[in-house]
Amino acid sequence: MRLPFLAVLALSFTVSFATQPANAQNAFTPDQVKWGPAPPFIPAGAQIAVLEGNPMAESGDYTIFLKMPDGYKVAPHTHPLRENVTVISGTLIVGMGDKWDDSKTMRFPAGSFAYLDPDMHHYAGASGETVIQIHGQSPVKFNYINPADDPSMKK
Ligand SMILES: [Cu+2]
Repeated sequence: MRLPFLAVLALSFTVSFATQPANAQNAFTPDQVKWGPAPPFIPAGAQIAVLEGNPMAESGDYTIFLKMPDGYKVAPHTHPLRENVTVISGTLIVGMGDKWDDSKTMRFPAGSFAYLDPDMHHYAGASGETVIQIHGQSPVKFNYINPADDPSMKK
């Protein structure tokens, strides 16, 4: 009785793994995370790793890591879709509003989580090298409150 059940189980595992796209890695140990330069719409100096999906696609889920150097700052902005943020290491600094104000920031150490909805005007930075995970629905967009803050508009 036992053997046929296990055989069926093994077969169904084989089938479900076979349906994964060959190039889509679904699990990562820290040394397998591939870092690359951050996109032009956030300040230079950060690195991103795409773990799942494509944050630039027109739809679908995505998960990324964002690694920021100490003192990194992203000016006040909003996103068209909810942004879910988990702090992996370091300390994320976040404030709400249209102007950066150190006295209104909160510090989020590793293990913290927050989500930011489209109506939430916010700014963020790093104290010490900081890695955050962001997941949500594509496409990712940064709408800067002050358009002059958009790094992709500079030069
Ligand atoms: Cu944001």
